[in-house]
Amino acid sequence: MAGVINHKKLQDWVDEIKAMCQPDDVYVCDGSDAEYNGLLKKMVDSGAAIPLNPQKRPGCYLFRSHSSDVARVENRTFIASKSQDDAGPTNNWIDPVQLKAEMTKKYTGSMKGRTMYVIPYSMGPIGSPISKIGVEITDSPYVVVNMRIMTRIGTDVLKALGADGDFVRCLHSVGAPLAPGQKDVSWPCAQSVDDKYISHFPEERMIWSYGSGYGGNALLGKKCFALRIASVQARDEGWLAEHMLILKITSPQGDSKYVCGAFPSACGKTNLAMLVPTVPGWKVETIGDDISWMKFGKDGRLYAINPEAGFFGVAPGTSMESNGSAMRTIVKDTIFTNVALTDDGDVWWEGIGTEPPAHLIDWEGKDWTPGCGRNAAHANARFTAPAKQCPVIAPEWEDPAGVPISAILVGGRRKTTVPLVNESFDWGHGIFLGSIMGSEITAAVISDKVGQVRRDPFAMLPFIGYHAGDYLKHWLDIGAAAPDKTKLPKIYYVNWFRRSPEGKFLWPGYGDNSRVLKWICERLAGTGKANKTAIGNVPPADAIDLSGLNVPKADMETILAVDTEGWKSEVASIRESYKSYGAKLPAEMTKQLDELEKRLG
Ligand code: O2Y
Ligand code: MN
Repeated sequence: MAGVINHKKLQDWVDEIKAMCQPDDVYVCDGSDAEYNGLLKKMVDSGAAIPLNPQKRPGCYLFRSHSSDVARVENRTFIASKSQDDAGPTNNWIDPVQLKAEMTKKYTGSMKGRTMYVIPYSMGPIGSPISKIGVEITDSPYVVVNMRIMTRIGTDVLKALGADGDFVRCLHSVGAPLAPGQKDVSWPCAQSVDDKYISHFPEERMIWSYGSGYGGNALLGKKCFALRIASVQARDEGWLAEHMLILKITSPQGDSKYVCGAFPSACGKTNLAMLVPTVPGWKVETIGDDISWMKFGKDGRLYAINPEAGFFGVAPGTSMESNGSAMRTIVKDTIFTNVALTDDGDVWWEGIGTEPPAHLIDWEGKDWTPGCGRNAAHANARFTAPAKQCPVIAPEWEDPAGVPISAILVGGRRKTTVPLVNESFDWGHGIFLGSIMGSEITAAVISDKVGQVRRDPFAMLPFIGYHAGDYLKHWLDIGAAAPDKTKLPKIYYVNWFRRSPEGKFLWPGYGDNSRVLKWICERLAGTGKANKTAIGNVPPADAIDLSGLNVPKADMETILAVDTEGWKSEVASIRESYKSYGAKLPAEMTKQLDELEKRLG
């Protein structure tokens, strides 16, 4: 049974979009199993989806995108605030009136020959005081089935919305209308990148996406709503919408702490969220792997929810060794996109931990044999899997009250200078550390800046829906507004990626990162040892539990040393990067930088 709209504003908006996009039919999603299975059957019948072998991956499907539609398109992502200054220097800004006019031309008739799906969805558990509702209108059934995994959709959301509740309007079209009798392709989308638009209208709490069917461009609850629009709502309403994992760590004595972590891509965020500790007796459970919404609770602590209901994880590199919990999550009822297909109807990707079979069908649908010179899976191939299937999901992951956060990790991939872990002195210093985090630019991106640091404040650079300077100010304002400053989470700058001059990793990472988490828990409890240094509170080598681990003492000393000369160069590089914020860089950040420089001597 399709959903029934009893909300005038929503019905008016659906009618308006229907008139513009001119679909053949309109369908309001109820979120049922029958609806999900029916859509998948239709896509299998049309050739858009391939069912995997039910003996190997029950309830799983493979999709292959168009080769031009494989990732988020940052250069076609727009923040169309009324004033350019509100978008700031890190966003692509277009005047909203001009952008709407341009996109209205694209949307006019764009759904001809297709069904227009209306997806009411909740970011966060339905009814939580931290959750928010969105409605995505899309002409992509692939988006519907993915949104059903990644968010809570359907009739229950319409009920929660009531007759006049607020919702974020999210419009999506693949931009490929069908002429009468025209046969559809398996992955419709606009072929030219200049025909793709991922547009945000922050003042109207509205998203217009056109031309792409892939991931963050099309599943509008994720980056578009939960980060870009929600960051604006959070600024206006006094909370935080962050690009952070949320994990629960429990000591052998049964003491649990909740930790958020902000990391740019390729730092193993999903792996950390599902880490298997190597320190005996410690346990890590997952609350979320990508996004955290945080609000002060009545007790003055910051409470976080994971607004998502699934994982949209990168497949290549995911193995039983790197992330056994993710591998166990995706054994059933999972959608795979752009991975390779084995001859017996299973999936395979580079870094899955098994030898490549003698023959595969690659992500482009071509025959593939080992040594053919191409990757079998696309580097950004994904799995979409329900979070509830994760074997280490914390029982309270859907608690509407959220979980109280004790620590926030920030970090990036740095070969030198930045130690394994560094505790901030206080909130302002922690925000300074969040503002300077980032990764060295690798050869994976074609750039003349290889080796330089791309600073990515709180891993939010592509996701802040407003001016990056105001974003840092908002973090400071949250600290100032804290009902009890002693209850604010402590901020830690971590770096799992230090290398020797020969290029060898000095820290094993993965499950051994639990040793750093253990030290953080000890610091929170007031028992962990630390040296007060110029850059923050850094543990002496013997404060990290290395039992059963063979890291040479000299390596530990290197990765925990404060490299004064390295940090002096860092100060110069930070000062340069701060210029890009212009006048809106909070004075507190320059003060922190000046003080760091002074402490370095
Ligand atoms: O390529 C995409 O569309 C996905 S990007 C993504 C997916 C899951 C979690 N994080 C990200 C990201 O870019 O941070
Ligand atoms: Mn992410």
